[in-house]
Amino acid sequence: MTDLFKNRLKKLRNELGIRYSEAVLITKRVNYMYISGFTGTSAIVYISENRAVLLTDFRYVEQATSQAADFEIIQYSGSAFDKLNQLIESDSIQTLYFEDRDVTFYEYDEYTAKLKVEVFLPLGKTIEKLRRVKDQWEIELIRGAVDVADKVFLHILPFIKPGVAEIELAAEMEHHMRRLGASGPSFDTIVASGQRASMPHGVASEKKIEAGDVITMDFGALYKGYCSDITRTVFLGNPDKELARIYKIVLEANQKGLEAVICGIAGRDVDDVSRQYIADQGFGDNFGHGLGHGVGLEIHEEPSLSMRADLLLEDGMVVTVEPGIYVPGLGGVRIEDMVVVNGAKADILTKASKELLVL
Ligand SMILES: [Mn+2]
Repeated sequence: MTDLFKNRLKKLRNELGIRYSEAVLITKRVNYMYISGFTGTSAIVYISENRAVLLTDFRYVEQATSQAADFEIIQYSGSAFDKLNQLIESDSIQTLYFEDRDVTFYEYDEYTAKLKVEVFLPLGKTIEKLRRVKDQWEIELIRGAVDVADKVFLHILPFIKPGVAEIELAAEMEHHMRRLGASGPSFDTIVASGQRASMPHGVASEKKIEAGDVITMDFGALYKGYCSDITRTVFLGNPDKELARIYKIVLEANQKGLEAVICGIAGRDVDDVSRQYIADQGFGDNFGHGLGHGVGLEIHEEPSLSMRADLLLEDGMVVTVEPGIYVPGLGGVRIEDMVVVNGAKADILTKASKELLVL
């Protein structure tokens, strides 16, 4: 384990070319989790050429000492600026990288007023880039998160009955995730039934499920820090003929997309495979979002599979493939799987059935 974090630290230093008099401050939670292993909600990670320090407050010292074994732990109370300035002075730091994509304008003002360095440089997406390709350890955790989601899907099916509200289904799904070891959902559970299924992100409402409804459930678990993301669409009672036809088209688009996920392809070229198929079936205007996105410590991260995504897929990247067709006034269908890029044939993590299911 400790080799894992030593390696990440080394990669970060190399990526930035950290030299004498330069240091990095990491404040975005998922980024300091990735670099240090510490999962608590309050920390600043300081990395210079020779030191790796995690600053936290009284509440987290014990946890940080055990989780971030490769880091010096420094406790602060109130503000961390005094402790940071001590580090900056003892390392003769002149240039400080900071998380420009995470730090607020207010915090940046404080940094420039209180930290004794001459130059602030944006860290940009340096750590996000390192996080794109998952190592074996991460893939196992993501598998665990997907396994929870697969089990939640099987668990919820018998609860889907006329008169049950979407929010009751969502509550049962999220409760079951926790029973299975998840710390919670990885995003607000989507249960969109009947005509509401035409809203791609229809978060569960008080609407009651009715016979004849199409029901789209898009959900995921946060498991040991990692996210899963899966969508399944089912029918209560005999499906509307048009929706049944749409279901087959979306399923085919999902399968074609999964087959297109190969090492070396650009995200937009994967997107194009499913998008073109849907357009050829006459529903081009009804698929208005990207085909997929990276998943890891965050529910949406790089790489993206969309019309503008030129990043090439690499082995070990984890992405979703989630085509959908949405018809206002009728409903919608989306089918989403998670896969690991693995040479010419992606490793499909999601196991839940995609057969058209009539409850
Ligand atoms: Mn998704």
